Amino acid sequence: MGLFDRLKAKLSKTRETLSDGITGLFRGGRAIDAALLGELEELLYTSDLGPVAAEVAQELARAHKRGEVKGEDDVRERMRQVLVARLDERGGELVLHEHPTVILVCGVNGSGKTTSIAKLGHRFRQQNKRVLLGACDTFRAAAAEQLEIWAKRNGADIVRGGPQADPASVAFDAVDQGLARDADVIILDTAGRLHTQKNLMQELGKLERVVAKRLPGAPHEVWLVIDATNGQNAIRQAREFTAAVKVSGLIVAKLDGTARAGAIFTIQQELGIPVRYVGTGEALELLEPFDRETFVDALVSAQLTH
Ligand SMILES: Nc1nc2c(ncn2[C@@H]2O[C@H](COP(=O)(O)OP(=O)(O)OP(=O)(O)O)[C@@H](O)[C@H]2O)c(=O)[nH]1
Ligand SMILES: [Mg+2]
Repeated sequence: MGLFDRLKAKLSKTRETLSDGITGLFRGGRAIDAALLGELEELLYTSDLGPVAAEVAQELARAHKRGEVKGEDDVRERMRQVLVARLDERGGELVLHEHPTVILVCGVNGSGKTTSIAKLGHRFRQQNKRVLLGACDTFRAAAAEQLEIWAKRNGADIVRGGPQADPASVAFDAVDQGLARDADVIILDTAGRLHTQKNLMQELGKLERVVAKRLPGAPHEVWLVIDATNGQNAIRQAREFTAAVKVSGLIVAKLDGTARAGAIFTIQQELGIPVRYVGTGEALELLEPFDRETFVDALVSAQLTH
């Protein structure tokens, strides 16, 4: 199964609304009119495209008026173009330009940070990179254990602090050890925090500064992990994180479990931060570099008959 088919299968919940919904609209050879376009806009809303839904519907109405969009295939193609243009072309697989590259990972409780870090580590190990993980979530002992089990299995290094250690000191040690051991990439896991917890948000800023003290220019990347099942709610959370740290990329986890994958469009539009990877399941290999064409195709292309 290629990347496209795999993503299509994982996005089945959103596809059922969107792609299958479009098929339904045109059933019985129905012609395009205002009513059909209205129903199409509703499908887009249901998939959590937010304000982008109306923009797509308006563009389709205009194109229909000009005679450029005549039937189902045209609708899908025009939607595809409009939606692709809404997504950031940056993003996708990280190329490790710095040695070591330090990635700080943050997000609200349970968004998928630790799992995504294990998956990232797995991915970099498969590229034969030296990986060091920093377990800066000292709040939950299980988080460090979760990382350690994975690290042992895959030949990554890990730096842990004692119970209730200062997360910033663990981050400092992790970067220090990474430099000493010639790591290619250092990934720092942090405790989940709510965007409303001001002191915890400040702690994140401190982590960023301490890392820069040990290695000027680091962290090179700050990634926010978003739970796709939160849909539009993720946007407000994301805004608070971008106020506290210099978020440079997004990981959208749990894309497999939601009918609202369309939220990615609003998130991109509102935040202007590229999506690096998407998580499509709990297993270690279920992390895909984000590609906007593949993503949009997976959402709106017609069901292929195999
Ligand atoms: N289906 C699915 N589940 C996922 C994905 N990513 C993470 N999970 C699950 O989401 C739950 C939370 O994942 P964690 O990685 O522990 O989340 P976290 O952000 O580290 O959580 P805290 O450290 O407690 O804030 C776990 O049950 C994971 O297996 C994904 O892409 N798809
Ligand atoms: Mg965690």
